[in-house]
Amino acid sequence: MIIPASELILNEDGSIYHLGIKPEHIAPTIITVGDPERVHQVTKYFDTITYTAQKREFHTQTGIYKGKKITVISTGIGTDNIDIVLNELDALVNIDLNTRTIKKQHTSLNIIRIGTSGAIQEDIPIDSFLISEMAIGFDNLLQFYKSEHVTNTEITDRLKEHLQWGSKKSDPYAVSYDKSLGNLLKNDEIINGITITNSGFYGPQGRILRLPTANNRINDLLQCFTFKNKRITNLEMETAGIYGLSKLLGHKAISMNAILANRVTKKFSNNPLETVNKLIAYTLEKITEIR
Ligand code: R1P
Repeated sequence: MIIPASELILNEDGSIYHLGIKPEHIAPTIITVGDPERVHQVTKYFDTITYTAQKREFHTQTGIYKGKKITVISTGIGTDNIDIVLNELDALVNIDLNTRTIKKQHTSLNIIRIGTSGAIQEDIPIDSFLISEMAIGFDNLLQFYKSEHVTNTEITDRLKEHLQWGSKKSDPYAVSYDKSLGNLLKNDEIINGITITNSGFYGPQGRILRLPTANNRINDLLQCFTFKNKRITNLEMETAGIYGLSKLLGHKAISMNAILANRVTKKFSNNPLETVNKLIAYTLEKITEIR
């Protein structure tokens, strides 16, 4: 089947619509970051940078770190952007852009998010690192795809009951990380957790500036929820979308979180840049081992 020009949009130079890059510009191992400025923060460790592009919030650099070819791309904030980034990265490797047909041979990417996040458990220290073993999306993205086969409804059914979810919001969805990437990136000091991905930074994450929230106990309720002896650990805005679309598209994904805030103690990191730097250095070192 030929994918029409309105569905798979290419720029005049043949690059993919939003990212503005071509298949030859990306590596099979891809680091995603939210902030376009954080791309340099990662690639400053590289031995060489072979490619750079910037379109909208999507800043891409590909280069070599200790012999491994890696692409770093900024997604901007939120799973609406993740929908674009994941679908376009996948199209670059799994669709022949010339014939507009799906390639017979599937290519699986390694997708590693290096992001920031806030903890909702008092004992999770600021400046610690956390791997999202599972992410629960409150953001709606996966509900637009046929996705029942990749989601864990046991946990979300329990959570909906616990939160008295109501009918106004779309169903949350839960997706796990890729175990092989988990085994590679875990260590004894890194916390393993369940991450909530939300559709906003303020009200949806229980932050009150001037507007009252629909449920001002949401973080307390999330904090005391347990499922098979596991608890919800942190909040951010991309991981569930990355996990969901990666599973659906046949890619491996993991989300590495630098915990910058603790929402219980109300504290924020004194040196967020340094904490993120350390997480970047750790992650880069580990992913050189990806085969
Ligand atoms: C909010 O400040 C942003 O920071 C977190 C959230 O997921 C959201 O994107 O991640 P990044 O630091 O990777 O952007």
